[in-house]
Amino acid sequence: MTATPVETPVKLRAVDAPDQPQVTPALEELYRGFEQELLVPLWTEIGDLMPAHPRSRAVPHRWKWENLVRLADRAGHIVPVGRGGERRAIALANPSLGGRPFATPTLWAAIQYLMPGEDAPEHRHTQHAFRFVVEGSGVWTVVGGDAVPMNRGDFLPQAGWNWHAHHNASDRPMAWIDGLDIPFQYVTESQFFEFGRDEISEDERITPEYSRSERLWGHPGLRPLGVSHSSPGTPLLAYKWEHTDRALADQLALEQAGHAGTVEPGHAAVRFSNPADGTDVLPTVRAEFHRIASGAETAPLRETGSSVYQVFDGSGVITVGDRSWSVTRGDLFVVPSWEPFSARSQAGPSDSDSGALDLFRFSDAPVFEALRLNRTQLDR
Ligand code: GTQ
Ligand code: FE2
Repeated sequence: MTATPVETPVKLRAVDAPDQPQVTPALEELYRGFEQELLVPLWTEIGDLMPAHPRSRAVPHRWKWENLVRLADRAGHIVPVGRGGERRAIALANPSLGGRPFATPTLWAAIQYLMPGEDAPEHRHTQHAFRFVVEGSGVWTVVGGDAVPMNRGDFLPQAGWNWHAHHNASDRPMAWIDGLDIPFQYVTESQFFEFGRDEISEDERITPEYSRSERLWGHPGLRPLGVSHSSPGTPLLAYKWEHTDRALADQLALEQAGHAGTVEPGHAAVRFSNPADGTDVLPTVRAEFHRIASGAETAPLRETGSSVYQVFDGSGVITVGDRSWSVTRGDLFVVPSWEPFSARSQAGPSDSDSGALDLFRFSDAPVFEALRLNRTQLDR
């Protein structure tokens, strides 16, 4: 389905308000003239167009993972994957964005599901993408002919215009989340898309523990000298959980021992970065991982731009603006622009180990920083 442009007439209402011109027959006539010529004056729109601070069209919302997985599994039995539809991906639709598959005004977030042995066909597009795995294993994503395994906790960025296909080599279904800048490229009208081969080759079905990209770029602080990297986005196609987990554990352990390292007490965080130059992994998408120690709470923070979070482990209470939810493993929620966000770790009965709340986060921050539209404010 493609959206067909609909012509919308201009409708102007003369209103009796202190900041509006006096309602008279002459004003009414002026407004009919504006409508006829498709003109809209600033004085009726300024409050909406130029507010004192961002007022997002999106609202805070939470989706429960168990409901997403249940419906994705049902789709797995009813909806085939193939050329045309391309992916069994089911997107989060922010309740105030008109039923469009947009988690926020700039970000797409979806659960994707592949049944045992299934292939999602090769294609490429200008949209920048990543996968994040909250549970399961067995799917290989093949990016530019490089087969990359996907396991719990792994983060797999894939910059725009790379060929990619997915293959479930296991005998069990697998779910994961995709994040893309689809809404951003939709509003900026910058998208291109091409179909690739219908079948990936047999040698791309081999399933090594490490992709070629990880063998080149996945060694801490070591830049390979034999390869150049000039395409947008990170050359490293997988950020394995063992590294992320250790980085966060070390920050909290150092804090315990009285050293610097955490962003605030009990709150460890890392950004996934490009090993070639230290920048964000994707030109339009930032990805981070946060660990909030048992009993800790983050200070309420406002930021321009929007984020999507997925709970990786633990449980807690999330507050976004005037909304508050209990969350547990796999749950997703969105933080619209300038809504204060805070997270509190609160061990639930089914949580095992440390009682920490582990949050994967992605956002549109690189866009805001590139355009110098980034602003933050502590809310207390
Ligand atoms: O896996 O290639 O959720 O192209 C949306 C668009 C996933 C993908 C999505 C895509 C993909
Ligand atoms: Fe894709």
